[in-house]
Amino acid sequence: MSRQFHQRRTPLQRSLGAMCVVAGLWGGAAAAADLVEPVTFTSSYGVLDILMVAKAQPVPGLAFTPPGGGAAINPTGWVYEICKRRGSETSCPAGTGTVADYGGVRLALNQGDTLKVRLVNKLPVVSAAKLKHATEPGQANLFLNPTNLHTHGLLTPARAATRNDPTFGDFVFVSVFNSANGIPVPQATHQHGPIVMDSVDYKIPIPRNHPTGLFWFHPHIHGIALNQVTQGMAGIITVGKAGDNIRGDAARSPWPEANVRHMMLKDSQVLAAGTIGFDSGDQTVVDGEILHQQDPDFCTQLPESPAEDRRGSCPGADNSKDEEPGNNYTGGRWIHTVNGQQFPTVRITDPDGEIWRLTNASASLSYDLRLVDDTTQKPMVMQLVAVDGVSIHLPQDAAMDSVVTMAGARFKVVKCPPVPGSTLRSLPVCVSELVMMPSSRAEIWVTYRDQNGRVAAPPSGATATLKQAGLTMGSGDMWPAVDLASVVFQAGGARRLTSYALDIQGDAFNSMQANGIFSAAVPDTDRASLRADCTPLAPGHRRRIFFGFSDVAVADTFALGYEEVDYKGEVVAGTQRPLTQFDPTQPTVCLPLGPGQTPVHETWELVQLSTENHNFHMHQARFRQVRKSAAANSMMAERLGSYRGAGIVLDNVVLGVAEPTQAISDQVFNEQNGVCTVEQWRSGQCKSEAVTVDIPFAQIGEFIYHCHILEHEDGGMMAGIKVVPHSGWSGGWRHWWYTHYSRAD
Ligand SMILES: [Cu+2]
Repeated sequence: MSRQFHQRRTPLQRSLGAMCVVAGLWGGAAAAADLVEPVTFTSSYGVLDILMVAKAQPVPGLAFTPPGGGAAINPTGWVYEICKRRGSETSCPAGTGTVADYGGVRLALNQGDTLKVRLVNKLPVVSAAKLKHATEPGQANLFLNPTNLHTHGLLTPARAATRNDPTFGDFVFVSVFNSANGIPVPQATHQHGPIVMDSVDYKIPIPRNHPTGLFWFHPHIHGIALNQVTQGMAGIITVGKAGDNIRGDAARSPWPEANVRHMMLKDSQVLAAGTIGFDSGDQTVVDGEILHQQDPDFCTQLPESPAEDRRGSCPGADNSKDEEPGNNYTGGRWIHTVNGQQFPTVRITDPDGEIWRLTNASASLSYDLRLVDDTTQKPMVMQLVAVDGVSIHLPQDAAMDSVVTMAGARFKVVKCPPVPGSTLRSLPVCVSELVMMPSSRAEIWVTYRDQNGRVAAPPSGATATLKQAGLTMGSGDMWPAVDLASVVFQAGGARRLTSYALDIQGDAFNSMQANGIFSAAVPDTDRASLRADCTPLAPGHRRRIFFGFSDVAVADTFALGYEEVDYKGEVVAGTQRPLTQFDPTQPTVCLPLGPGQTPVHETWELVQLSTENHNFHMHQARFRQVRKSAAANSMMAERLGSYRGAGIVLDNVVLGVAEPTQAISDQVFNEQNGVCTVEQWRSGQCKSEAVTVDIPFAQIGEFIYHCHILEHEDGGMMAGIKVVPHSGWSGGWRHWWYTHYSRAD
């Protein structure tokens, strides 16, 4: 939500992407159920073939007793019912092979596998009054509740169905409608692509050189993605094994799978019966209804009193008497779960600790996570293993400020305690705080450590609390503080690891090598149906993307702008596209692969015009944050000393906030809803340093880039991109240039 901009805020902590962190005040462990791993569906003989039925059903894990007692409130959410597919059925049989957890499942794949999914839509109709975008161009069918599937972070083609192959790849423009809800009406503009009734089949290949890692799936229908995710529709995908890149200690190499935990963070805002008021047009709700448009003001950011229980949830607030009146959520609760459980207990029983694989599967909420020692009340030190699913790779001589930049300023990086007798080949990265915007993943090694951060045997009764400390997104949303899980260190026996840090030699490096996915020829381009009708970005040029509003005078007109910049930094005439809300029929960017169908590296500048944070995400790609001075289109834009590794490859990155100068009056800036215009940025009236990324494009198809705060994405902060096969010699001099120079660095 972009709140009315009232005052200039002081520049916020740079190290955390200009987000402001608040501290939680309560704590302590309480008896709760042990955290359960998500149910896993594993591929066999190279295939995982599943049926996924999207449907409404009660979610016992979100139930709670209203304040003052009375009958429990039992929410109904939307979940994926999943089972292995046997034939052409469209529903899963009752029994143990079928899972329909709000907490989500894990699809366990390996490199070279194919994920086959039949997605069936059995979702209910949604009253148009509860949808924010039902009256926008092309959105008249939204109330029918169409859905689809996106495999976030997988490097796989964004392929549409053809006459010869009716299955789709990871293609977000297809919509599957539930015919029981009615028949969609053709749209005159902004038509979203193919319409399929009742079920759609996906065939998603995992390339043989795909990085090992942690990915996830969720629906991606523009205008209703937020609703479907916050109602519960998401799960995780793993490729390979978490320990594939943890080496260097013979005692525990490879890292045992039993010491790996998957933790999916999901939240829903559950309402108690009544009229919730202003923001929602005096909407009347029933007990257990989940709020469709997540409201960051559902709870106060911090508890009103120290006695307020925020273990796994926070109480609904009454915002009806505020200066700008909001909804009254009294009696409701905002439930924050781990794998669908409210404040579970995590028991660490192995003296060598565990790898935690965290996914922020929230629609719009950003986390600031800390593991706080219950005795000292200090955040514990953890070792960073992977970012956005892919293991990091840092040489011993990597500079700490480079590490912070490369990680997208998402972590509070602290000095790792010295490792006695170290024979590590990599630089261990220690963190005490993790900022996770929607869709981001982080993997950490958690083991008991003393006050100085040194690995130690836990004293009897040692506990900690995994806390969401609360986070303010510049002038935008204020996410509440909530305790997520209790951690009990019960390790008995002696350590087997001989080292006090893990040696991470990650796929962030391997993916950039000659046979890696960002260098080797892209397979199957000859079979692509896409016409190769676009030209490559000229040598030395960059693309610049603006994040702001299509009309700053109108609140929440979330949009992206575009221009091409030449090697001198000047705008290339004719390339500019004003800030525009998403139109699926008008892709902004088109580029061909390189000669020999090889990946193409481009440099993109991401320019923030808003005073609230955004989170850039590119489908079918990963990218590295590079220095602004980096040579455009260079393979290794940032050098770390003599080292040419990739360091950290992200699939989403935090954009800091724009800062208006005194040249713009408060009144004018309020009228602009706290968002700068491109002209104000160009003239220096608004300060905003671009985030520069090097993006290797290694997948063909039609896909998108967008802000992963789904409120903003549904609101229009998204654009289309097309990557097509290289068309041989027709590129002329450009082809010659690419062949001779583009890899010269
Ligand atoms: Cu955003």
